[in-house]
This record gives sequence, structure tokens and C-alpha cells, in this order.
Amino acid sequence: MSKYPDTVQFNGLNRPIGIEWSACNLEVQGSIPAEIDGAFFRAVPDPAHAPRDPADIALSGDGMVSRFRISNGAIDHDIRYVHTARFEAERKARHALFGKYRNPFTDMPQVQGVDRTVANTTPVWHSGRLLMTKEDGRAYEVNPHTLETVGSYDFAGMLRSQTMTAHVRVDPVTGEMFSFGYEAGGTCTDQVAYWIADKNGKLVSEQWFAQPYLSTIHDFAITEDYALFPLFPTLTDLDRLKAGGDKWIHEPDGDSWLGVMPRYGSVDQLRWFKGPKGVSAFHFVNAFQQGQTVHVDICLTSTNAFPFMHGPDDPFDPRTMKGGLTRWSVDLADANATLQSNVIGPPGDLPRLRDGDQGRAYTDFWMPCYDPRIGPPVVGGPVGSCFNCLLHVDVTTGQVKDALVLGPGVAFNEPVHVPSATTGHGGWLLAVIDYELDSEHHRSELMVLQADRISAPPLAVIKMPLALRPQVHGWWVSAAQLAAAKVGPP
Ligand code: V55
Ligand code: FE
Repeated sequence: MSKYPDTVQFNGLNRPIGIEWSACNLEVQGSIPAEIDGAFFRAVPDPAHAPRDPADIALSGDGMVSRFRISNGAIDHDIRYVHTARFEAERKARHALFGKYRNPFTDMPQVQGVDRTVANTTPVWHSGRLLMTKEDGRAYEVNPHTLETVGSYDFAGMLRSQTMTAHVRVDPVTGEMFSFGYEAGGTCTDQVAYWIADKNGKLVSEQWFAQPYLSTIHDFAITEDYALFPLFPTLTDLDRLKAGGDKWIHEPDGDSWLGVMPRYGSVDQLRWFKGPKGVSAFHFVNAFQQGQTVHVDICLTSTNAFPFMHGPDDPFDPRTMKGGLTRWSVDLADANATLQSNVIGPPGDLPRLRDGDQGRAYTDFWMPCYDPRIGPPVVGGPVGSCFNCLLHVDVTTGQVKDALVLGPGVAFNEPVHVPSATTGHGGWLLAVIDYELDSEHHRSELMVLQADRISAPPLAVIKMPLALRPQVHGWWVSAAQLAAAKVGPP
């Protein structure tokens, strides 16, 4: 029998669990404010079978959808696999059939042409639908009440792109969802699809453009008038894939780019601005306009933070990697404008913005961060080391307003923000926190924090009866949104 590789990607916090479970009325220490009523959905990769590639990575793990349902101070938790075509095929075979991360040329012959996405990155909520996304394929629709998989989602047959990002942007005023997919025409194609779904989920425009190189475009950003596409020199290559090689290799001498176009305009209007060489980012906090200038705030690092996205000529070295919250700005009124890049805040990643601040000038946000003074990182997650504190960052000053530190041996997952209807009340953050008991044993809890005072004692702590695997992204869905859920054909 095959077994999971003895690597960081499958040990410790990354040990596969593979248990679908439900628990009602979990014990709450403290109390959950009654106004918190809704569901915290999380995407959790968990490889259901030992991989065929011994160097496989957590980003290949089969997507599970985890849901905390909170109502009247009570909380339930459910977690289920997304039944992708890949999951179904491998479950039937009782072993892995697909090969290396994002390399279809390494798959078994019997699954050539089968959708190989694992839907493990973000549970997106839009117009009443829950979509489990991963950037290498189309989303899978999941029933938000039962967590059953409905199927691959193509916007009622309207979508042409073969891929959809895990980082859509929903405009808080218009309710439109702005989205894109790179490699829209298939593996190693340079086409990027950019589309808009109206507030009812109807796809109203889809346009394709060519990117300057074959980079991984993990996230993008919108302002009230523009769509922004920052690109970084972590590139793929068809011949390398055909030879059984790695999907991504970072090029330290490569250029970064910022593409900007009117968000309701034509892709013919895209303007490309060159950024610093060799830098990398996966997540952007927000973008906004100030007159004719657009700004995008980026969790930027000096190189790609994933060790397995480095080639032999440029091995990953955590000691020399630098990072910081970085603002890229371009004056669109200037026909000869160049991109300005300024560090405006601390390093960190997995930023959480208030939904209502999307695309607008904003003052603050939250993100996990790794501070070496607290202690060594917990081993786990896709990069192999976890964040050990949570920051509340003021982007107007660049200062850390507040920080939650729980000591060494603690790993923070990405929080969600739950707004309050009370004027002047900052709402709450919900976050799963993992504690390392020893290198093979962990426990997890959900914390309910005051968003404006994250360092204050938590309002509630919910200890989980089973440890949870590291989450990628999450999404808060209010009770009113859940009540208006749509499932299946329009
Ligand atoms: C990321 C996550 C992915 C992936 C590529 O956060 C990039 C970055 C969970 O899957 O496939
Ligand atoms: Fe992401």
C-alpha cells in the first residue's frame, strides 16, 4: 500500500485527516454575541489519498469545505469533501490517479481529460451561491445547507474561461462580482479572461487578453472605476511540464507588472506598468483611487515565499527573504506614468478587509504575521511554516494598531470579519487557531475577537473536538444571505 510522504507537506499540522464530520452545539467558553448570526465557510485542503508524486505539496490536497454555523450564541461545525471529478475518480480507484501539482502530463492515462482541479482555495459567496474555487479550474458549486457538491459551475453555460480565480472581488455597492481566470484557454495558454457577474449572478461580460508572460495570477483588485492586475515573475513552461517538471519557477531577474483598465471598459484599454524586478506576492489587501491615481496595497515579498516554486539556480532562503505591505501607485492622467512602489506597513499575509471597504479608500485591515521574537514557527501549511500573531494595521500611518500574541507554538489561520449593525461598533473577527502540543499532536479552536480590540481577551473560545488542518481562505455569510441561498440551475 502507498503511504503519505515523510515530508513537511504531510507531517505535523499537515498530517492528512480525511474525516468528514459534524458536531452540534460545541462547547462555548465565554459567550458569542447574539448579533453574530451566519456561517463561517473555510476551504481546507486535505489529500484523500497518498500522492503519486513523493514531492507533492499541500496545495494539491483535495478541497474540503468547513462550516461554522453560529446562531443565538450556539455553534455547529461540519466539514465535507468537495466531490470534484478528481475526488470521485480517485475514491472509486481507492488510490491517487493524478500526478504532480498542476502538471496534467503526469496523470494516469485513464484520467487524461478529467477535470483535475481540487477546489481547495476559497469558498466564494455571490448572489446566493457557494462556490469552492481554485485558480487552475472552474469553481464547484456546493449546497450551503448540506455541504453536498452540486457540480462544476459555468454561470448557466455562459462562461468560456476554463479557469476561475479564488480571489474574486465583490463590489459592496453594486453587488457585482468581478472575476478573472488565467490560462483561460487551457494549460500554459497566455489568455486571461476577465468577467463581471451582476448582483443576481448573471454573467454580463467576459473578455480575454494576453498576459506579458506565463505567470501565476493569484489575486487582482478593483477600485470604483478600474480593474488592476499585478503580475510577478513566477512562471510556467509547457516544455518543462511535458518533461514532468514543476509548474512554477520564480525568476529573480524577471519583471513584475501592473495592468490597469477601466473596470467596465474594454481590454483594449489595458495599460501595463513595469514594477520592481524579482518580487512576488499572492494577496492584495485592497485598491482605491485618489483623483486620477490608483493605489493597490500588496503583501509583497522580495522573492516567492513558496519554497517549491524555486528552481535549482535560486533556492529558497527564508533568512534573506524580506517583505512588507507595499503600495503600488500609478497616475493614470500621465501618459508617461511610471509605477511608484513604497513600503507602507509590516510584513504578513492572508489580509482581511471589511467587505464594505472593497475598492474604496480605507483606513485599516487585519492580517496574520510571523514575528521571530515570539518563537519558531509551527511547522505546517503550504509554505511549511505558520504565522504566530495577528495584526490590526492602520494603512494611513503604516502602524500596527493592535496585535494578538498567544505565545510560541501557536498558528493563526486567516480571520473573517463580521460587521455589526450598531453605528460605531467595529464588529468581530472569527479565526481558527492551531496549538502545537508536540510535533505530531495539535489542537484547534475558534476564537471570537472584538475587531477593534484584538488583543483584549476573546469574547468566546470554542475548542474543537478534533484537530483541523490548515485552512487556506474563508468567507463570512450572514443569516440573511443564507436565507436567500440558491442551489443548482438558475
Ligand atoms: C495559493 C494557494 C493555492 C494554490 C496556489 O495562496 C496559490 C496561494 C490552495 O491553493 O494552488
Ligand atoms: Fe489566496
